[in-house]
Amino acid sequence: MLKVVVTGPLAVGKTTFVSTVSEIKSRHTEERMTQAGALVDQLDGYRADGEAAKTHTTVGTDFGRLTLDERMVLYLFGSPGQQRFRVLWDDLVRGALGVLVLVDTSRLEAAFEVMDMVEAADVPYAVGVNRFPTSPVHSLGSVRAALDLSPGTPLISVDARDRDECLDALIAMTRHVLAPLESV
Ligand SMILES: Nc1nc2c(ncn2[C@@H]2O[C@H](COP(=O)(O)OP(=O)(O)OP(=O)(O)O)[C@@H](O)[C@H]2O)c(=O)[nH]1
Ligand SMILES: [Mg+2]
Repeated sequence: MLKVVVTGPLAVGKTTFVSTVSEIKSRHTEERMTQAGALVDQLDGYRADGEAAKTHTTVGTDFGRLTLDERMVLYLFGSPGQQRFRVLWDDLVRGALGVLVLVDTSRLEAAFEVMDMVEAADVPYAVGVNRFPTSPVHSLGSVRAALDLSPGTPLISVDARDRDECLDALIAMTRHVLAPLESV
């Protein structure tokens, strides 16, 4: 079993990503976002209303499975995005082969804290940049600089609703994880 964690700040498309790529019916622990959560969940105008309103959020984990080839079956765990669920992080990342961090260019600063946690976990990772209609378009180079990624860290543009793009992101991540192992 190859465990992969999909993480990132609130509402970047983690749950969407896991359900898009999973070959089994993915499992989710979504709860309706309520007014009671408004004070702690930092949506700050973040698709909180309007047509693309965000009504649900992940409170546990998303789970899906993806067979890349007969030797490589990925078990995907999507993390919650809200800061108050950070207590789950250590358990979630334990034993992970790699991490895919999703970021949204309209709130890159929200990714810093997540990047710190990922770095601290000492698990190899790749970064996927999601495109939302309202997000400013930044070149991958400027995102790399803003997130201070090392040159070897894969950085891929990905639409979490597009299966091929999600597969490309996961393949880039697994290649990055496996490359050092293959050279020994
Ligand atoms: N345009 C666009 N919309 C997306 C993309 N990924 C997700 N969405 C939409 O963004 C909204 C939030 O997606 P979720 O998958 O719930 O995000 P999440 O990261 O799991 O959210 P939390 O669990 O609350 O942190 C949904 O309405 C998705 O349809 C993307 O790549 N592009
Ligand atoms: Mg989610």
